[in-house]
Amino acid sequence: MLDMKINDRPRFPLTFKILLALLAFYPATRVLAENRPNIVIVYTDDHRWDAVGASRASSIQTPNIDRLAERGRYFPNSFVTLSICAPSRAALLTGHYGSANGVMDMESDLQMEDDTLGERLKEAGYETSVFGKWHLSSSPERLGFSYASYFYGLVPYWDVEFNRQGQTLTVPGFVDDATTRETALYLEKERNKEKPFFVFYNSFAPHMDNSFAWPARPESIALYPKSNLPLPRTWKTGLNGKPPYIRQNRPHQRALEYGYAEQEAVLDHIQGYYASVTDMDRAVGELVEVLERQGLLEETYILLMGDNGWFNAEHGLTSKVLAYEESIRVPLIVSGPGVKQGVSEELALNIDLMPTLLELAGLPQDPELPGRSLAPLLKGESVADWREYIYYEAPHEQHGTQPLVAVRTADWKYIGTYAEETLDTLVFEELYHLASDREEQRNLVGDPAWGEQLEEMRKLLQEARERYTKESGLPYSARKWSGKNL
Ligand SMILES: [Ca+2]
Repeated sequence: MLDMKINDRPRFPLTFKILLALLAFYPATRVLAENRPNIVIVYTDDHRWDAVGASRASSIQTPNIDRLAERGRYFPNSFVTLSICAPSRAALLTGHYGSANGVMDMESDLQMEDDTLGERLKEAGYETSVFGKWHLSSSPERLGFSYASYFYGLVPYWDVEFNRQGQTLTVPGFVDDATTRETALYLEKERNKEKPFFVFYNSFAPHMDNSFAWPARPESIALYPKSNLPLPRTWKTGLNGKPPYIRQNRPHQRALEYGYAEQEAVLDHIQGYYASVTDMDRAVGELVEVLERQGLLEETYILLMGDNGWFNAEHGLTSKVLAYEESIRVPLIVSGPGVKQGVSEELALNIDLMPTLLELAGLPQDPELPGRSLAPLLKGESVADWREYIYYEAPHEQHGTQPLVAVRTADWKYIGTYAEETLDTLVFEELYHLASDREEQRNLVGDPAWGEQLEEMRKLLQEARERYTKESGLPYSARKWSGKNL
């Protein structure tokens, strides 16, 4: 007995110490995780910058998205690093350019599966989930999402088949309403309410449906009588000064197949596109209502951004990928705790969302990330050394484009088109003074008055290429577009 007592004595303090350490550790991590703000990213599909009411740049009606802008911060000068579905999603979820993460076209596999936004937030105690459109070869689970209800790629607008946690089911109704209902089911019933959540909500509209049309609700179409819709000013003349191949290739030829030689076909498409945006806006409004009903709205960051833009016959073009404004510029609106209502004119990128969310979630910044945290801008602060230009890369031939890269400052844009995907042989240059030529109608290359500016922009492009692509170790390789998808 005595021996045992003696032997037991030193054990108590040790056990007690371990217990204390455990008590100190467990509640701390729990509190930290519980204190992290909830996060919802709404990634809208083929949603160009001027297709939100908040832009005041078109007659489009998006009352719900506008309300997010009214209670949050609107970034009118926001861009994607590559304007097409899969690469845009890969850039968002890794925080890296395609030349670093491996996805520069619709077929390539992501090289950074273990280092995604989903993985990082999951490690920090978040419950991670994805809803709606998915367009990467990696499964949601591989990218750190522990709950998923999604469909892959191109689908119809109505009665879409979802994969909910491995089970296939048809969710009736309009596709984005279905995505909202799936998200609501998760938020209200399925999630672990002890944990903060990261919801990655992906709309499908206003992407064209799988029959290359916009079958929006009749009441939404009725909001946009064709007699009230303006034709793009660059509809007939916009290919002047552009690389000659564009006229012969899909960006223009597909537009002709859609009937864009006649104004009726152009107006049909603009009407369908606008109506689809309005239908998507309604689904986003319902998502916000779900958060409100749950009492979660005030403690949740909502980041709404377009995955890429879309040409509605500007420059006689359709689709995306090319570096003109309608394609690369997208809406970005952020609301949530501490976000100061207003507008930030700074140049923002989709790769900024990763560092922004790390900061908002109270996680350490990653110096390897090429993007910038928008967090100070969200508080209404100005940042003295904010980026002065954005770099855009589309080195793989896609949807009939040739390899191209671009730099855009607040006032200027320079685009280089290349003979091959290694970007060695420059074959065409474009320089636009956006401040006086927002529609990119006058290519100033060859105008001696702008020779110095051209030289400056060439240097900027060189700097950007060295900074953003050479470090990655992934050369611009020769991968070809297989013709799949839109
Ligand atoms: Ca897209």
